[in-house]
Amino acid sequence: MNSELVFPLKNDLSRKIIHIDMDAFYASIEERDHPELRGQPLVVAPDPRLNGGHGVVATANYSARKFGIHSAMSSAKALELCSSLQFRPVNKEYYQEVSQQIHAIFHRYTDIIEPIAFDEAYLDVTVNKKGIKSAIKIAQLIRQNIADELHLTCSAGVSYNKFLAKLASDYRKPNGLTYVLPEEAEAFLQSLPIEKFKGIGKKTVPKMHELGIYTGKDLAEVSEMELIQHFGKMGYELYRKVRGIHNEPVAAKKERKSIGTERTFHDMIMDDSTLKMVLREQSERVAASLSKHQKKGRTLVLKIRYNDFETVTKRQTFPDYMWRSETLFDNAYSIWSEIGEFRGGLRLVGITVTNLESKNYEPIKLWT
Ligand code: DCP
Ligand code: MG
Repeated sequence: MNSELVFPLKNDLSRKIIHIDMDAFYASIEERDHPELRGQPLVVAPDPRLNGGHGVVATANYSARKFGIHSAMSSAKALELCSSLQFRPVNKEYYQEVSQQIHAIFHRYTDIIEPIAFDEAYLDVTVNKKGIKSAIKIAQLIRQNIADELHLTCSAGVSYNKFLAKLASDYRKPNGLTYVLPEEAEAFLQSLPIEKFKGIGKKTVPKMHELGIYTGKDLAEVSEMELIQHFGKMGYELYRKVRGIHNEPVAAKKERKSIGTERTFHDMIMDDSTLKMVLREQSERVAASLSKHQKKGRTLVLKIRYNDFETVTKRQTFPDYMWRSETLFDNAYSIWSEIGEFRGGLRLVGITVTNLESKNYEPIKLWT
C-alpha cells in the first residue's frame, strides 16, 4: 500500500480492446497497385527532380526506412540518402477510400470503432457481432481479412485497455500481432523505454530523463505526488498507465442515421423542368455522400416548402436499395408525382435517405 496515494486506483479489466495500425500505409497501397515497384525503396512524396526540390515524405516503405528515410523528411534529403529511391505522388482521396474499406471489415466485428487516423483505429470487441470470446482471434481474423481482400498488412495489439493495445500493436511492426494479458501488463510496461508511452511527447522526454526516468520501471518507482508535481494531469495519468490502468472508453463515431441535402431558393421553383434539375443535382450530392460513408438505404424523404411556408415531408420505402444518383432521382420524382403541386411556387426542396445500412464495397482488382 502506497501511503502517498492521492486518489484511489480503479482498474477495469473486463474489456477487450484491439488497436490496428496499417504498415507503411500509403506506400503499401502504392506497392500493391504497382507491382513493378515492389521490393524497391519507395516513398510517397513529390519527386524533387520534377519540381525544383520541393516536397516532404508522407511515408516511406520499410526498404526505404533502412536508408534512414522517414515521414516528414524532405524529398530532396530522402533522395540524397538513396539515389535509386522510387517516388509516388500522394493520392489522399484514394487512401481514404482504402481506409473506408478497412473500416467496412472492422464493422463486421464491431461498431465500436474509434479512428485515430486513416490507417489507425481502436476497436472494442468485448461484445462483438460474431459472438467470438477471444479478442486475439478477432485480431487474427481482421488481419487475415485485410490481407486476403485488400492485399495489405497491418499490425494489431490486443489488451484490456487502449493504452496497452496501442503499445502492443507497435511492439512487432510490421505485420505483427501482440497481446498483453492483465497479469503481464506491468512487466510489459516496465520493460519499455518511456519514449514509447503515448502521451510522453518530445518535450517531456528530456524532463523525464532529468528526473532519472528512462524506462517504465523507473517511472513505476516515482510516487504519484511527485509525478503530479512535475507533470500535472499527465503525471496523474502516467502513474496509472504504468500500472496498466487506463479506463478511457473507445469513443465510437456516431453512426449516421440519415444522409440528405436541402436548399432554399430565392426565386421560387414554378415548373417541372427546374424542379427536375434541382432533384438531379441533389441526388448526385446525396449519392456522393452515401458513397463516402459506404451507406445505402431504402427510405427516401422528400421535403417541400411552399411560398406560404407550409412544409410538407413525405417518406416512402422502396423495394430496392438506393445509393446511385439515378435511383435517388427516380424515387424522389416519383414521390413528387404523388404529392406535388407547384401552387405559388416552392421555396425549399430537399431529399434525405434514412434507415441507412452499410454498403458492402466491391473490391476493385487493381493489383495482380
Ligand atoms: N502520414 C503523413 N505525414 C506524416 C506521417 C504520416 O502523411 N508526417 C501519413 C502517411 C502514412 C499514414 O499517414 O502512411 C499513417 O502514418 P503512420 O505513422 O501509421 O505510418 P505508416 O503507416 O506509413 O507506417 P507504420 O505504421 O508501418 O510505421
Ligand atoms: Mg501505420
